[in-house]
Amino acid sequence: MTILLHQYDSSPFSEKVRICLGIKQLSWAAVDQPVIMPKPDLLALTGAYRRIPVMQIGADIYCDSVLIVRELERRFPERTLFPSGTAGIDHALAQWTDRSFFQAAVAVIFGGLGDAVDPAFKKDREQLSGQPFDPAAMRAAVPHMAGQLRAHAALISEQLADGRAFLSGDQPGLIDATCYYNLWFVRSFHAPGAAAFEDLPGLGAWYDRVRAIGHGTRSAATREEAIAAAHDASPDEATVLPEDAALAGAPVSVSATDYGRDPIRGTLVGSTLHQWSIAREDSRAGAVVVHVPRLTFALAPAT
Ligand SMILES: N[C@@H](CCC(=O)N[C@@H](CS)C(=O)NCC(=O)O)C(=O)O
Repeated sequence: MTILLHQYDSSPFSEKVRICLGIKQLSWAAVDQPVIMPKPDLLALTGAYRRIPVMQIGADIYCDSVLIVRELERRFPERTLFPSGTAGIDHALAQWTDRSFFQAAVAVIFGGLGDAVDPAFKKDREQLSGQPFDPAAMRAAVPHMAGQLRAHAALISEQLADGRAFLSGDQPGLIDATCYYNLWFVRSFHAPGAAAFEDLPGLGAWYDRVRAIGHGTRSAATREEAIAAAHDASPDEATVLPEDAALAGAPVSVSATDYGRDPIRGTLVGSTLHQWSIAREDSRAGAVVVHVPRLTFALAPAT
C-alpha cells in the first residue's frame, strides 16, 4: 500500500519525515494540504487533528512526526533510522528539537518577517496556539532568540567535532533528520538569523550531507485520491495493552497537549507504550483508525 504523506513543502516537521523517507529510500506520495484552516479533506481522515504532517497507509492514519517515524521504522526496518542501536534516546531527542530548538527557529523566522506576515496566516496561528501573534514583540525577541538558536546549533557542531559524517557515526539516522529540519526551516525562509549558526565548525558540511540524502522517491496524490484510498482499505488489526483494558472499545477523545488541541473522538481499539489508536467512522473516508503518540497527547473517556 502506498505511503501517503499529508504535508506542505514549507513544513519543517514534514521535512523531518521526508529525510527519514530518504534514509530508507522509500517511495511515497505527497498529498498537499492547505497551510491554514479550513482543511476538510485532512479532517475527514483525522477527525479533528489539523497539524501537518500526517501519514496515511490505507485506512491507518498516523498523526505527528514523532509517531510517523516510529511507524516507518516498524513497517520498513531496512536502512534503519537507528544505526547506533540507540532508538529510545534517539526518539527522545525530538522532545528537544521539536520544542525549545523549534521555538527558537520560529521566533527568528517570524521576528525577522515582522509585518510581512500574511494577516490570514497570523489569525490562523493565533487560533492554533491560543497566543497573540505580535510582530513587534517577536521582532524585539530576535537578538535573544538568535543567541538561543546558535546555542542549540552549537550542540550539533560539538557532536561533529571528531570529524564523523553523521551525528551517530558513518550512517545517517533519525537524529540527523531531527537536528537538520530546524536549520533547514531557518535557511529556507532566508531568515536573517541564519547567520547565527553559519560559522559553526562542521555544521555546513554536515547539513549538505543530510540534504544530499534526499527524500526517497516522491510522487503526488490528490486529497480526493487519499480519501478514496482510506475508503477502499481496512485498518490494520490493533490490540489494547492490559493496563488500558478498562477503556478498550470505549468512546474516548485524544488531543495534543501543546497546540492544535481539537479532540479526536472515537473508540479506543489499540494502545502500546508509545501510542493510542482510535477507530472512527467518516462519511467520506469510511472506517479509519487514527494513531497518535502518547507523549504530548492526552486521552480521556468521552463525556
Ligand atoms: N509535534 C508535531 C508538530 C506539528 C506542527 O506543528 N506542524 C506545523 C507545520 S510544520 C503545523 O501543523 N502548523 C499548523 C498547520 O499547518 O495547520 C509533529 O511533530 O508533527
